[in-house]
Amino acid sequence: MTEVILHTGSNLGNRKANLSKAVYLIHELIGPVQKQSKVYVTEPWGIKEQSDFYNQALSVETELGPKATLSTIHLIEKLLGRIRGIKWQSRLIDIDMIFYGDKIISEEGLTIPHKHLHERNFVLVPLNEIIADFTHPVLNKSISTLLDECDDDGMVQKLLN
Ligand code: PH2
Ligand code: MG
Ligand code: MG
Repeated sequence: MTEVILHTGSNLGNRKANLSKAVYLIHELIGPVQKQSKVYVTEPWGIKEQSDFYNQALSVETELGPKATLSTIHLIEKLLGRIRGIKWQSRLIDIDMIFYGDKIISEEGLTIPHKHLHERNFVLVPLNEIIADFTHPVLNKSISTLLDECDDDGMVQKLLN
């Protein structure tokens, strides 16, 4: 069993429902979801002229290896209607693998830990809610330290239900 950390995002359609469906399918197809952050409303990073994202971080126990996890993520994105197109454009669902245990992987199409996580509040804030003390295996700093040191000032707010 490995703890895999996923980060989900949606900025098209019913964003809350898209994230909930992703949690359900991740639970069924990757493994039991152990921790879920709150859902955050976040300003788009990269291409600015698009709707705000809803983002969430998940901790999942899995028996799948990293590659099988990635292909299952792609399957779930497809099941939820994602059409892959331009980088950073609006999407119904995006599921990113942030950590796979403390493994370091650098292969075509699969870089773990996620390359840019430490530069982005919309990733660090939800992660900090569920794994604040986890040490980034490349940067050797905890998530809470990375968040303190991150100078991204993009808006990240808890969704009020
Ligand atoms: N995902 C991106 C690009 N920009 N911005 C926010 N706020 N949230 C995201 O999940 C996001 C983004 C590429 O996957
Ligand atoms: Mg992404
Ligand atoms: Mg992605």
